[in-house]
Formats: sequence, structure tokens, C-alpha cells
Amino acid sequence: MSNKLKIYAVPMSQAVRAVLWVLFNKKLPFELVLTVPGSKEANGTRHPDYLNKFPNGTIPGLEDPATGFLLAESHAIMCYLCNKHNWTDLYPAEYEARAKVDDFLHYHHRNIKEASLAFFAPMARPDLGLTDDVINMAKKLFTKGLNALEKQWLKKNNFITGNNPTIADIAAYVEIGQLQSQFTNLFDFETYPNVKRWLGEMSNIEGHDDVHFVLSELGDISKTPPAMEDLMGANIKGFKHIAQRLTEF
Ligand SMILES: N[C@@H](CCC(=O)N[C@@H](CS)C(=O)NCC(=O)O)C(=O)O
Repeated sequence: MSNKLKIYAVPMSQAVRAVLWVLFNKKLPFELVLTVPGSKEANGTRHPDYLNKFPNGTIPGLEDPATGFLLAESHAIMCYLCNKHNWTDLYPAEYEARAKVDDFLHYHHRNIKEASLAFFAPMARPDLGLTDDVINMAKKLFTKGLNALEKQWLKKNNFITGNNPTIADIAAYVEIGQLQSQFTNLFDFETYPNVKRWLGEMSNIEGHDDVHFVLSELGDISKTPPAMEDLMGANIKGFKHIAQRLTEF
């Protein structure tokens, strides 16, 4: 039996893409276990076997078969991987620099993270039945976060906490980046020049293209919501792409 790290995931998930990007950036071999969010089927996050391992029932989930260690929450997983493998470029060793990364990772949840609820889910997942109140609140929170990035973090520095990208940038990009015109085309960044510059720099970071393959496959969804088969199809193509690339590590 393989002792490779397992990541339970589908590539369309923002939180999943953040973790996969770190692993691809460092070329750490792992096994991707296709796990459908919200499904009670055997390969779903709401199946009792999955809930037994990850009680919140979300992807990504990390399992280390060598030790039995289990971990959910993308930010916790990224910090754990960086700590374990001493990837101090992505998660600085120096306490103050690391605390600034943590600052953003905690801040992220009720603002930048709302990109998915504000823009992605209303088009891609109408089946979720999000109300206008929920969507409008998410838009307000996201815009506040984006303005903070534009006028503070990314005005002062090339990247969120300094002149090099860290897991804070990866966490932010998987939310903001998905909205760009080359992917879903759900947000116009014209009035956010610092964010635009940063998006361009982030797209050159090793691993970006592999983990965003799924979004290139999905394409522009700004005018017409994708059919469920298209969403699933993009996920499967994204999954196959990642599985293929993993054989090259
Ligand atoms: N805060 C979590 C969010 C993860 C999350 O919401 N994952 C979604 C997919 S994007 C999920 O698994 N949803 C399934 C469910 O809630 O049933 C993280 O960063 O890992």
C-alpha cells in the first residue's frame, strides 16, 4: 500500500486549489482522492466514512497514511505542510514575518473568501439557492477586502505581506484570480491597478497553470451559467490533468 500523502479534493474548489498549488510548487508527491463536496455517496464529503475522518465534511482533507494524521481547513493544511517541510519561502521562519502571513490568513475568511459566495456560486451553483441578501452581503464584504488589498497591502508591497509571495497570496489568489477574464470573467479589475499587477505576478508562480487548468476548461461563465455536466466535466478534466502531472514529480 502506498504511503503517499492523500489529498481529498475536487480541483474546482478554491480551498483545494490553494493546497494543491503549494504541493505543485514544491513538487511533493501526493495522491489526489476525488471527493465530491456535499455528496452522501461513497466518494462524498457527507458520507459517514468521510465525516469520521473530517467532521466538518469539507474538502480539502489531508491524510498521512504513514502516521494516520488527518487535517482539514486549507489554511491549516498549508501551514502544516510548510512547517513540516521547512518551506520558509512560502511561510517565513522569522516570527514577525510569519505573524503577518497569519494576520492575512485569519482576516481572509469574512472578506476575500466571500468572492465565491458573491460571484462564483451565484453563476456556477444556482442549485444552492443563494438569496439576494446573502449575495449582496458577500459582495459588500468582498469589495471591502479588495479595497484593503488595493489601497494598503498591495500598495505598500509587491505581494500581500512583503516582496515575496507566501501562502497568504496563494489563499487570496484562488478566490480573486478565479474571477479574471481568462477564467470565469465575473469581475472587472480595471479600477484596481495594484490588484491587477499582483494577479499578473501570481500567475507566473510555479504550479499556477496546473491547478488552474480546471478553470481554463470551465471558461467564461459571466453570461450563461454552466450546466452541471459542464462543471463536472471541467472538474474531471482538471483532476486528470493533475493526476497526469503527478506522475512526472
Ligand atoms: N474553510 C474551509 C472551506 C472549505 C470548503 O468550504 N469546501 C467546500 C468546497 S469549496 C466543501 O467541501 N463543501 C462541502 C460541504 O460543505 O458539504 C477551508 O478553507 O478548507
